[in-house]
Amino acid sequence: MFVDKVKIYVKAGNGGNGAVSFRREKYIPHGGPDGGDGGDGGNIVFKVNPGMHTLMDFRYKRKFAAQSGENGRGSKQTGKNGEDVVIEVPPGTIVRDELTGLVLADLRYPGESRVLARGGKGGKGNAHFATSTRQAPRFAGEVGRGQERSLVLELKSIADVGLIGFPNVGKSTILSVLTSARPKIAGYHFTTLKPNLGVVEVGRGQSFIMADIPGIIEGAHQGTGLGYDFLRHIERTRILVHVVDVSGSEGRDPLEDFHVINRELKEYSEELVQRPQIIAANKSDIPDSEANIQRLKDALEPMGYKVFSVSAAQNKGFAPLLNEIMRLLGELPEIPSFEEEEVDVYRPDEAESFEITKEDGEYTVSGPAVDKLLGRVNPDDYESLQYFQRALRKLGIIDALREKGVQDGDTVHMGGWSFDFLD
Ligand SMILES: Nc1nc2c(ncn2[C@@H]2O[C@H](COP(=O)(O)OP(=O)(O)OP(=O)(O)O)[C@@H](O)[C@H]2O)c(=O)[nH]1
Ligand SMILES: [Mg+2]
Repeated sequence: MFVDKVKIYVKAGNGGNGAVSFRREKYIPHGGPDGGDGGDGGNIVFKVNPGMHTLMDFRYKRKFAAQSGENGRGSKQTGKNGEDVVIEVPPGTIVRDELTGLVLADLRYPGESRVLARGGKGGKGNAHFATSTRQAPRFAGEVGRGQERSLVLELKSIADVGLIGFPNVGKSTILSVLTSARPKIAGYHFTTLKPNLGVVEVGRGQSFIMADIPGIIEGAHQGTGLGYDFLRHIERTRILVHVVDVSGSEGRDPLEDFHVINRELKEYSEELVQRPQIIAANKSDIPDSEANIQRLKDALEPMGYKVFSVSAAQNKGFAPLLNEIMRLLGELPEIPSFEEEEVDVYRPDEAESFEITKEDGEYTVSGPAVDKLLGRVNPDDYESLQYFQRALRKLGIIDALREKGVQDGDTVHMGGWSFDFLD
């Protein structure tokens, strides 16, 4: 099965905890704080591997998590950073944030890479918190959480020219005579089930990439045939070569076919139907196709289309078609790329959410912000509690409690602790 759209989940590593530690030396009873910093969490990095052509591998592995940073240790030893996880994708992969639908990355070129979930910063060890009035800090700094998010990966192959048309008109045969690609060719509908790419060498070092996609039929936009999902592969081409069968061998009218396909294209995208189209009138080797070729020319040339009579079976008539393609490619702008909409991917607020509930006059605060905070506070230590209170204020928890109507003396529960509220 050809996989060209998948949803995956990524989680960057959390920062390691800063250490709470004091120097121990002979004859010195109270050494100064020497807790080292935690290491940073590993990032989730995407990288283009030109050897990949589908998103198939992601059918089996959809979750990726990077290592956390190591905890800091005594003697001011910093923990090691977590290792990055590198996710390889084929060229032409677009990564969207599932939540917002925004394009985070358009990965096109071999070796191109992007960090799409950033690891959390390691916590500072207690060595950082000593001041002249606080010589023995019994707490460590805040630990950053690794970013986590659901991503949608979409493969939109990048080709200069896309071959479109009804099934069985000879699209794959054309790709096979013009390039070294060897797509399956057969005399029935929907032989091609996945897009194929090939390089057309035009001589003097000039070349372009051509893509062949499964046949489109009437009603494709409602899912008839193979549907029109495959059109995303030619969305980023610069020219469409519209292949029609002029032999009338299937009892269809090539001119009618031409209009049907364009109606389907339009259903998919107003923009795609505007793309320059060149008509390849194929199977011209079959007797009595002359009349159909003339009809196509009479109807379409006044509309601005160029019609080329070709035979893929006999490899005839392609030189003028290729010349026209080269001429157009020289004039047309580069393949449109997706604008990446989010440059800074780190959203600390995601990790700092909390919720307040009230029951029987008592308040409960819960959520990642609370878990994170309580994880590094020592309830038996006065300074640590002061730090805790400042953090509650900074996170907006005090204000939120007030908004909910909390009064001095009310009971507040937080991650297994209970205390009386006193502002
Ligand atoms: N006589 C003749 N037959 C052709 C020509 N081009 C293709 N064919 C035949 O037409 C049939 C369909 O060719 P394909 O290249 O598989 O057609 P396709 O458009 O890729 O079809 P799908 O993948 O099903 O959409 C095959 O039997 C080919 O041999 C041609 O120029 N002349
Ligand atoms: Mg085909």
